[in-house]
Amino acid sequence: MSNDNKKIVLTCAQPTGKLHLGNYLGAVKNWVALLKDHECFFGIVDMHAITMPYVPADLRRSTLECAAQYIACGLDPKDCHIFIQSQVTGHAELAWILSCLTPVGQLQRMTQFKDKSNKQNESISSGLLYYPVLMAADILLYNTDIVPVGHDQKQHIELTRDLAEKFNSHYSETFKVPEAYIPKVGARIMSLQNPENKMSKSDPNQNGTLYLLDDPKILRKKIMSAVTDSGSEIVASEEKPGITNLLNILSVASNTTVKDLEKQFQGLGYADLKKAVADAVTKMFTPIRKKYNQLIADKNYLNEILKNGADAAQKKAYRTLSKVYRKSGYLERGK
Ligand code: ATP
Ligand code: LTN
Repeated sequence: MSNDNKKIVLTCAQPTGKLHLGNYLGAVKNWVALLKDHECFFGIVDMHAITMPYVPADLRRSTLECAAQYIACGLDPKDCHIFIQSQVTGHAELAWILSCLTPVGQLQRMTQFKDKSNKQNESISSGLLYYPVLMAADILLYNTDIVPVGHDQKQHIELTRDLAEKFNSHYSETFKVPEAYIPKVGARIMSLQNPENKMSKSDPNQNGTLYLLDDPKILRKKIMSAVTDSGSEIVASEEKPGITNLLNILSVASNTTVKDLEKQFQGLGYADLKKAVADAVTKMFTPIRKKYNQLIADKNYLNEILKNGADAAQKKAYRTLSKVYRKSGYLERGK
């Protein structure tokens, strides 16, 4: 199928550093599965990253590291356009036009804004409030059909749909109204140290989080010291959140159902399960880590991928933006 007939998928991630098992199984693996049958854009949104306090040198480094990690996870640049948001003209411009259609009250009611602004007691930037409008621009700029996101982003996609419809009715039919694609059984990976909470990079106990770039010895150590439950039977159940989490991880990592694993581990102990999880996770992460190390050592190649990605994104972005400018009543440039 040529790209012209394929549906457009776009998703973006903030360059927030190291990816963990939860990000990989809950998000990136699902995106990779879409590459074949869609035209895919994947943006690293460094403009969103400055809505919270940050250090420029860290942002510069983590943007490149983040790109390398996503590519290493299987976002093959041959099959998708990987770009850095600030390298494509149009995101901020479209966001401005959309902001003029967005009531401030709607932004003040967004859950993520309320959560993040509550955590930050110093002055909150208007960029943080405006964040969902920039996100809507990221999506609408590419005439996106499908936006794969986690459940937490659902409200932002609703706003995007509202804005697309508003623009279309206010001016004339311009934007496709995109659909959120939220995996139904999105593996929810829990912390190894506190299986009641999701695995997260902001968890104060980092022994519960498995990073793609962790050394295999560290991975094994973290897994072998995972918190387990009372009893000794290896079954998935609500009373056994620790064992259930380990079984879920092993199930996705080894492509085996939890039911089959329960049978396989009948009569064996918790240590046997942990060992199997450690083997499967290190096996899954080893090629990713190798690929990452190659990519990050070859900055020229990495920059070339990102330049190609930005070029492809820019073509689409210009097309949409000039249409939007025309409809908004702006005079054509140079006339
Ligand atoms: P934080 O550590 O600050 O909570 P995070 O590690 O959860 O952040 P995000 O950037 O919020 O990472 O999430 C990126 C993607 O990974 C989202 O699509 C989210 O749904 C998914 N994700 C994050 N953590 C998990 C998890 N434990 N299990 C499954 N999916 C996850
Ligand atoms: N807000 C999202 C990141 C994001 C995004 C987007 C996702 C910014 N722009 C466009 C999908 C489409 C987050 O924090 N995960």
